[in-house]
Amino acid sequence: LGRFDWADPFRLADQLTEDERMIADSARAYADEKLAPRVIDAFANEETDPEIFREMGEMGLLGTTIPEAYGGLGAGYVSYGLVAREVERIDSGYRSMMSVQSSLVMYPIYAYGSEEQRQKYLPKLASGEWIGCFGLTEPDAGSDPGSMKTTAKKTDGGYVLNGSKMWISNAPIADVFVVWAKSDAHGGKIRGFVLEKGTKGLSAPKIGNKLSLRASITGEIVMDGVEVGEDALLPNVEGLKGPFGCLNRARYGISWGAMGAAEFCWHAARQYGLDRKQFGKPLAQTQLFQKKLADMQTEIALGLQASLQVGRLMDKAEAAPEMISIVKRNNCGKALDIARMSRDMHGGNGISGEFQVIRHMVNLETVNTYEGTHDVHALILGRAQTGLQAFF
Ligand code: TGC
Ligand code: FAD
Repeated sequence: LGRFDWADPFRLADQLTEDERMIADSARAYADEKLAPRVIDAFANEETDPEIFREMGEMGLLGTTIPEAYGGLGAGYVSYGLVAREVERIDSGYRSMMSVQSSLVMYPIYAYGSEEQRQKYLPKLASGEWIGCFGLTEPDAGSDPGSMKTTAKKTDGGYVLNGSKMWISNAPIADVFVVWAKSDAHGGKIRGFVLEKGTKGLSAPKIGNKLSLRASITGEIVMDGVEVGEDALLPNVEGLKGPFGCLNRARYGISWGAMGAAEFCWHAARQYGLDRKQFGKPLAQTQLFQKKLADMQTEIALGLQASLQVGRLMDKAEAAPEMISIVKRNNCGKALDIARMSRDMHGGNGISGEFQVIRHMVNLETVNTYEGTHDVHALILGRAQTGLQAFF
């Protein structure tokens, strides 16, 4: 008979390489030592400490998959996913900061940028000296980014950008802005541009009063006649496949991250059920409580296993975007269910800051929405199996 570890039912740990286990262990140690002590105040006060980027950079947690020559770790996508899981076990906002920097800023500069752009930006983004953000969403273009209004008009020496982006993670503290705009010089096709803080006409006001993801700062990007040189254009990609190529990676990371947040909520519910007695016995000794724990364990075990398989295929460059839609959609949806369930299992204490499950619950509302909502991923999967377009 095989051994059974309730916390790792399918022995995920045994399926990792030595290097992957080491990266996960060091991410976990960092998250426990440096992120966990900060998160309660950061969330309560809606404060983001930019120093976290420097610390993550030092730990090698930024640009995990970017080659070492550019300051990255040169590791694979399974390692990247394991880092996301450990960071999001503490808070989805911290994982957001990490995944925007790695997948949505460093990746496009690496994959679509010139050699000069790679050398200029990647080492400083990898070390956390510079903070990056990614502007795709607009006030009137969320699920449908193809309808964006931001434009880039050709000038003699470069481009002038006009438009605004909405709900942009890291924007108010960003040094480097990867933004997507319709370019008249390229037949109105979507092109990527790298803008720098301090450029005239560029501002990034904070969006305040968020009741979710409060430890991660979010803002707008306002571009009011921002003039840039030809060297700001990402030369090697055109069309929506540019931003989507980045989103594939970030969505995959989120599928692991959401499971980390779910694991926190599951373990918290189990411990609470063991500690709390009602009707003369531990809550964990009731059938309903055990059924809920079994459901949590099952969904998390299946979700992690699915993300591992997608990660293995990504490392072989064989993953299809639809596979990523399955794990992003399902893992976020299940994590949100698990967080809500755990909140309920804590009774009145479930709404208290002492147990922190409600923080994960409200964070996961955002995680279920950004990078393609739960329903948008259903439409992607519906289209892939019927051949019928149901977006419009
Ligand atoms: P569609 O006709 O499907 O495709 C247009 C072009 O894009 C290509 N493409 C992809 N390429 C690579 N990977 C993918 N996943 C791709 N999906 C599409 C496609 O091949 C086509 O290329 P081409 O060469 O033929 O032009 O486009 P559509 O306009 O019908 O798209 C519909 C839909 C719903 C699939 C898409 O727009 C969508 O996914 N919407 C969701 C938007 C979204 O995810 N936004 C995310 C914003 S960033 C963010 O939330 C960051 S939060 C991060 C954090 O804080 O952690
Ligand atoms: P909408 O697209 O207006 O959707 C509203 C509802 O309608 C949803 O339930 C959706 O599923 C549904 N819906 C939409 N279309 C259809 C359809 N065809 N059929 C059926 N139902 C549909 N964006 C960035 O570019 N960069 C970032 O860094 C970033 N960070 C974010 C951080 C936070 C905290 C948040 C909240 C968002 C962030 N986003 C970012 C934006 C995010 O990607 C969008 O919010 C998301 O894509 C949804 O767009 P929307 O909010 O405009 O909703």
